[in-house]
Amino acid sequence: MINGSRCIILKLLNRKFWLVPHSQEETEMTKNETMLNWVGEMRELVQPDQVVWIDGSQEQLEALRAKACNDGDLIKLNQEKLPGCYLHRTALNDVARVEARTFICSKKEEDAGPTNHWKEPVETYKMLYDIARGSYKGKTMYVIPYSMGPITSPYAKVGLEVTDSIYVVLNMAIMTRVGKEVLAHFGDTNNDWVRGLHASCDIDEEKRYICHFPEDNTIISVNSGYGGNVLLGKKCFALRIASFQGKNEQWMAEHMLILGVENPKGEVKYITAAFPSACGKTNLAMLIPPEGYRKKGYKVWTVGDDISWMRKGPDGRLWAINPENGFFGVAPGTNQKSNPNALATVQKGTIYTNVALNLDNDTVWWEGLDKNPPKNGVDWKGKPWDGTTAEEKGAHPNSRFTAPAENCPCISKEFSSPAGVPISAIIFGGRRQKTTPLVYQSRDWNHGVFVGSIMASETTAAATGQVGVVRRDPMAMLPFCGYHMGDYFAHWIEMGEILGEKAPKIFNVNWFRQDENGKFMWPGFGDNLRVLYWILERCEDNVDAKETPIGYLPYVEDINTEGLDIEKETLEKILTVNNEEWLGEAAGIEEFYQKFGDKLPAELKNQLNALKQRLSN
Ligand code: OXD
Ligand code: MN
Repeated sequence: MINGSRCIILKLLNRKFWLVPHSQEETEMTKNETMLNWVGEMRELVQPDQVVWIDGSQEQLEALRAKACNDGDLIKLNQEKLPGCYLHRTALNDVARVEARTFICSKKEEDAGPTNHWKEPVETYKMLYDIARGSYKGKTMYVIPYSMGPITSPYAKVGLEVTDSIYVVLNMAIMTRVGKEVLAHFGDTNNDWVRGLHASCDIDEEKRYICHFPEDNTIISVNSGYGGNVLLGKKCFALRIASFQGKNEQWMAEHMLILGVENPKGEVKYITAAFPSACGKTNLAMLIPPEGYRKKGYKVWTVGDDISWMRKGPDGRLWAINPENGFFGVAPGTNQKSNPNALATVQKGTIYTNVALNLDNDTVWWEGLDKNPPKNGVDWKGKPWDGTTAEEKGAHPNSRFTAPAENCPCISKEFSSPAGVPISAIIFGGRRQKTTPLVYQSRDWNHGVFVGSIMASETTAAATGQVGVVRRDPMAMLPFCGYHMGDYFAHWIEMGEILGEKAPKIFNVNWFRQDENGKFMWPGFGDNLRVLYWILERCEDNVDAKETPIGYLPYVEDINTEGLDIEKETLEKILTVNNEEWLGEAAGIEEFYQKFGDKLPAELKNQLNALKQRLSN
């Protein structure tokens, strides 16, 4: 049976309704007709010289690495110092996600909402197919079957990505579980999978489009080779498409890290946390406890650093899996102090993108790694570079590492658990010089949803030229929510009803308070565990808190400062609520909320009014 939208798609593809014959190689991978037919359609569209299915074997991946080196797409690094590591450089015009060219193509514009760019789906399919048509001529079409989440997890979801880029194949093989096993587990009759077409074309920024069709489980990305735009399992599927699926299926796809804190008795409690970019999500996920805690036996375990899929488990609690299998982290600033675990993770089996190359020993370097930039180097643009004299940067500020999660010294033993991990606390956070205290707890779930919806971060001079501009980024999902954000807020409220008493507690943190001289007042990094500890104590009802208009704050003496060089007065300052400042904040929230019109849930409107009331009393 061919349904309405498939009929339109087949017409756009200029296809009659008979099917492209399937090759033996294909049918050995899967007998799933919905997959085989779609791959056939894509093959007819992009017209490759040959089709290769990624089976997940090391032999196949190794052959592809060799081919990529031969073609000049990868540079093999020093295999003694960095075994299995490679360097890739993107086109100069293609170094980051492009939000202005990222679209949600729902049938109704209203369903994309005011925070997304929208395009009409039928016209957009036609435009994208016209761009992609014949673009694989002379090339190979790689078909990547992948699972988001452990293959046997009932929470996992499957996708096929078709690409003409070996770089994409090799990155997907790190970031997701790929190959035959995925298809064998998925079965031959299931149609619940996400279609993803990537066509490099000419990397033409004028014709670059990252389009999502949530109602069709389809993603099409053309004219880019940059990870966030082309590793379709990540932001495109695991956040934009999955957030829409989650709304319809009563689960949540969130831009959150997942970590476990183990106490000296060996009990592990899990936390998820959402932060906008440049707020240290990967660092928090891989935190090393301060010495005093380490000596007592506290440990932190990483489950994920970017994305969390969560749903009500059989015991009624909220359970989370990390749908990814690797880390696609920002390299600059990663060093022995900021994140020793990340540094250890990227020593093998890693693909580096747009970092500097040291020609003396075939290793890599980026700003903030150490004080020894290469003298005889090549910068991210591929130009000779003497890091000891050059003004220009060696690595692009958004240069990345793609590294297997299993390399991480603190990877959780539950990382591949099909059931995931039970979540005790959800944390929101941003970068705020003032106003927002170090930590506070929401009054209840709906108030927590309000706290997430007003999340904001201040821009830095380096990023925008203007310091201290507050940007609202609800739940850190602004660029990643695949549908109307007002409906997304409503879905959060609905999840609270579904979870009831067993819902995790919701908190907000701010590691970035500054004094009058612009000096950070809280040490951050490993010492953030002191705050996580208070959060977990609150979840267990083991510690009291003071009620303020914005929520519950710690008493100063309840934040453990043993071994920490911080004045009591400073701690007091960052644990104080200034009503005047918060009234200003409330005005900013009110203005932001207007965007959502009638779609703003009444619960959030009420939360804002109640906050204003409490602040004025
Ligand atoms: C991001 C990322 O941009 O994780 O959030 O790459
Ligand atoms: Mn992210």
